[in-house]
Amino acid sequence: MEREIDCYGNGSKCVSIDKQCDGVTDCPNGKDESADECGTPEGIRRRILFVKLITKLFTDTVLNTLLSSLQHVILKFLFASETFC
Ligand SMILES: [Ca+2]
Repeated sequence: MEREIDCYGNGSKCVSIDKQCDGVTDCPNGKDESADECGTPEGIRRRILFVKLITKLFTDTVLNTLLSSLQHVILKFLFASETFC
């Protein structure tokens, strides 16, 4: 079961704990991004983990693109007489 936090106020909306302190307001009252929630050591840890995740995803995408390009170049070098798209 997915862990959630209660937004309080504005009904009983809950949001995934992964959305707490991720820089995007998900609770109608902004509780998931409030200083009370995100200024704590746990909130700061969540922000750091979020930034690391985004950085890793970006890095992985760039690396995959680079490796794909290199693979194409290497194949052309090894099989110069062949035609590749
Ligand atoms: Ca959020």
